[in-house]
Amino acid sequence: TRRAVLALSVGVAASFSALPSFAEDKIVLRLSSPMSETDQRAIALTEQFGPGVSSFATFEPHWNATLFKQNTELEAIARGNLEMSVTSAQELAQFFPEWSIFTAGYVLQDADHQVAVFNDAVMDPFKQKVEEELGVKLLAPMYLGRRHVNLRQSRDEVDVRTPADLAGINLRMPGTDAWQFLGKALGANPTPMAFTEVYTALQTGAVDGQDNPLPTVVDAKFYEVTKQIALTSHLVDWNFIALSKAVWEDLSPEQQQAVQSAADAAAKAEREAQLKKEADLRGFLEQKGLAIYEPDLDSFRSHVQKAYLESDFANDWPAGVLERINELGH
Ligand code: KDO
Repeated sequence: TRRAVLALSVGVAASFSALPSFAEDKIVLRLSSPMSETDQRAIALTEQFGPGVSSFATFEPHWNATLFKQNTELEAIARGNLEMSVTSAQELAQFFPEWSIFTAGYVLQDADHQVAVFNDAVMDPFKQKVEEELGVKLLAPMYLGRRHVNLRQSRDEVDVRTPADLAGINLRMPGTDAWQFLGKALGANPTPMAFTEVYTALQTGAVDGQDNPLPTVVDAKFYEVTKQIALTSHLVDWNFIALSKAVWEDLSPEQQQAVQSAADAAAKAEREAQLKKEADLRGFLEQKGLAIYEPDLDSFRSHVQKAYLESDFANDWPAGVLERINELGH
């Protein structure tokens, strides 16, 4: 079964890499993520979160999925094998189908909208269920950015105006159902693959493209192995700083407050830095020779929104939530 397979892979990864640390008497907060150490989220966690909890905890990040594979972290936290991760709505939707509302294309509008939704009462039952049933506390939302379609083909070969232009394009999407659906809704042929494998897959032509925000395209050097970016903005993507609920409950109220403040500070610093990067990087990527252009956004938006509303996903969205999310936008 899937659980048994996961248990095996989690067990193996943990026994090789997760050496317990007994240094001083501090709690060790190990975080595992596929992001690199130069990702703005990693920088903010290292510079803001770690120091913010250092009087009682040692923050020990493991980047590039060196401790746990992408998408096995939540299970690891739930089992007590890991303390922290930076998770996504797509990962959470595997356990709680209603979370797919936060994975749907063209719903969240920008970084401020994400913060407003995260802090609104509409999100409380979502977070509460994750705490109670998975044992994971979501501390703060991080801004990943606007995901765009990034292809190996030159614009002469593939000119992306509408979803029909993506027909037959093998688009790497991260490995969960919610991501595959988004790839399909865009008109492409989605292929699941872990983030750490994407560069090589683009280089060898195993896939035609991938979707990520501009800062990720630069950080992961996907520009070296691709020729164009169609600015579809199909998902204003977010992640969540996730902490083991069991670890949280062992903290004193003062320590809990310090953890929450440190997470808030990291998320805020990261959001500002990532927004700036996103605005600045178009020129850099053009200098690297990529064609960067806007497709017919109305055509993408209506195609994607229709796909979601007609899908089974929408049946799991609690009544009124989409309306409330829209109200919180502009
Ligand atoms: C990716 O795999 O494309 C993705 O962007 C998905 C995100 O949810 C997040 O996991 C991210 O990768 C990683 O943090 C690596 O940047």
